Amino acid sequence: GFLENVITHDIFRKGNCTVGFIDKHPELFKLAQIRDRGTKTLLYLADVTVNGHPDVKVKDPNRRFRIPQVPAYSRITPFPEGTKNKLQQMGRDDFARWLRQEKPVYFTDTTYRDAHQSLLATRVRTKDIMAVAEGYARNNPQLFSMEVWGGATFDVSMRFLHECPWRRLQQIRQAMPNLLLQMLFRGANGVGYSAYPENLIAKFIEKSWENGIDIFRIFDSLNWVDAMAPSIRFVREYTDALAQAAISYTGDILNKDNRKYTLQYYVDLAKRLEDAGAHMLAVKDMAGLLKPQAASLLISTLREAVQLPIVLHTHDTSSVQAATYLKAIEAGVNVVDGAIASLSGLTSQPNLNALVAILDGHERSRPMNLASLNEYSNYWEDVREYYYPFESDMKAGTAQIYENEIPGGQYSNLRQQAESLGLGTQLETIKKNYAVVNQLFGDIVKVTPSSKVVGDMALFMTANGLTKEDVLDETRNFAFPASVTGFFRGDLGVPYGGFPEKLQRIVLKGEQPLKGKPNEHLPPVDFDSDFAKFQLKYPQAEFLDYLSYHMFPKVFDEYYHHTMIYGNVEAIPTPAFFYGLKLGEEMLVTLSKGKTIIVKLLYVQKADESGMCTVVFELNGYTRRVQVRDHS
Ligand code: BTN
Ligand code: 3PY
Ligand code: ZN
Repeated sequence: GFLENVITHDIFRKGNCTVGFIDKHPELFKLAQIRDRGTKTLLYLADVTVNGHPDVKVKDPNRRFRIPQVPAYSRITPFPEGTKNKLQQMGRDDFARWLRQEKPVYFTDTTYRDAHQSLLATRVRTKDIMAVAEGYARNNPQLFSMEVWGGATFDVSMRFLHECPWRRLQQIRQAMPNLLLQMLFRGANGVGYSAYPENLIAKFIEKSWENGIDIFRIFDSLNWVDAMAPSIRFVREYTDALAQAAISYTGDILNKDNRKYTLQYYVDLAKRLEDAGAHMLAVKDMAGLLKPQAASLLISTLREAVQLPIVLHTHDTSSVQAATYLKAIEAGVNVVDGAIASLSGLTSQPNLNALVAILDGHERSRPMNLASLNEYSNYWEDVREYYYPFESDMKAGTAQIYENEIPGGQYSNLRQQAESLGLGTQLETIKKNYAVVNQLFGDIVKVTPSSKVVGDMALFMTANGLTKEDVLDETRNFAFPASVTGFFRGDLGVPYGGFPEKLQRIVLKGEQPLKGKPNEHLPPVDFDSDFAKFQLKYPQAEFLDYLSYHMFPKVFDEYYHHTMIYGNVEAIPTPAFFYGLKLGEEMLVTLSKGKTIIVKLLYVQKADESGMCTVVFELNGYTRRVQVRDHS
């Protein structure tokens, strides 16, 4: 019907509008805002419909989507108690001790973070998560935790989805009050790709906790304990959350030729992380290199070396990592990471549903509601279709992973990256060069961001047809990628065993490397004066946005301006978000609680001589026209 707003209000029109008017009639301003947000949404839809989505490189016009079925749940009964309640009742130290001695093995569900990061280039939108989050928490309170935030999701949600990452966290927190929520935190690199000032890391941890994080999985891309220790300390000092320190696993402890990443190397790391104050220890097998027999040895040895509960994370790139979990479970691991069936496997985590099924009858089995997990898998199977442009073309597991050691999250991205550089046909060479670069760099731990450096160098060598010998030829003068120069300068710290000196000299061309921790040289952020400056530039933004800005200044700037033009695009259903509307197609958009608009695409006019194109919609039954530039 007709929306009354300020301009049409009687008092306003008669000129009797005094200062008190706004206070007495806030609803009128709200309505004006809703209408305005409706226009912004139409503008977005018009733009995507006319010009396509910049992130969707190949659109299949014939694709039809099934309607994902949200499994039923009771909204009114109290939430069944879960691990979050337990943490609140026990406090974190007792909770960690309790977990360590628990007989059953627990599961962390990575569906909302690592699974789609590793299968769909991190593109899963908040809306598709929120449709099932509450029901999932109510129906599956036996889970240990949900990994929902951090890693690449922070960057991608702003950069590609134009969403506020903090708002995603807040909504998930509200929907899942009974379960522990977990994030992946890159230590001194925060949720970014290089080191940040220490007081910014501290503030970020504090605010992440305030907004819902219960477990911080903290790692460093070179397994550098000194770089992880401050984050562990900040979790202890500024939050009531659990600091889960993660060792990134590389190489093969059972390989006789391996002199670097030995069992002793991991044991030493574990002890130092325990001493640094970690509440839990994770083995983070980001490339899926931990073989079953190695898991037996590693987990049982770590159980003896430290008193902490132990978590195992892997990627199923080889397709045999469920066997590794089984061995780890028999060696006493407390928690393993899995993903809902339809978003599991290959570069993602092993299949949670199947793990639950195969453990049935095992002495360490923790009963779960498998029928419910399978319903949620069906939901995600249909939702996954929305994201078809971001699928990798990997069809089966590969044993090549033991040679190239590419992390799951990077593996699935490499093809897209290669294609965007015109190297799409050279993927095999890129993967081979990845291993060559690893050896050139002295055999380093490869996980964000060190993995990105190795990847950049592999792409560089492939694009220029370079061999190992070419790179080490001191008479050549290459313009190495910026990330490679930064790496050898010490921007990410110093790898275990140091830098290979000759290559460091070649890359740095006389520049001196940094000494000490990478963020030691960065001046602290002056929150008071700097935030005031930020607000002058971004008047609609708040403190959490300011933290986003600090992690990714340019990405935040674009995100902010996108929001100013198109409003909050989070509410737009995913098919319309990526593919626009078809003629006659109708859609509901819930702009805020109880404020739903009905949008129908009526007509798209041809662009006029100035390149502008009129798109005609019906919005809540009224015809609305918006103009967008046709970029074709
Ligand atoms: C609008 O109504 O469309 C404008 C709202 C602006 C919100 C700003 S954009 C960046 C920042 N992140 C948020 O979640 N809110 C602010
Ligand atoms: C990340 O840092 O995003 C990772 O997933 C590393 O494995
Ligand atoms: Zn992972």
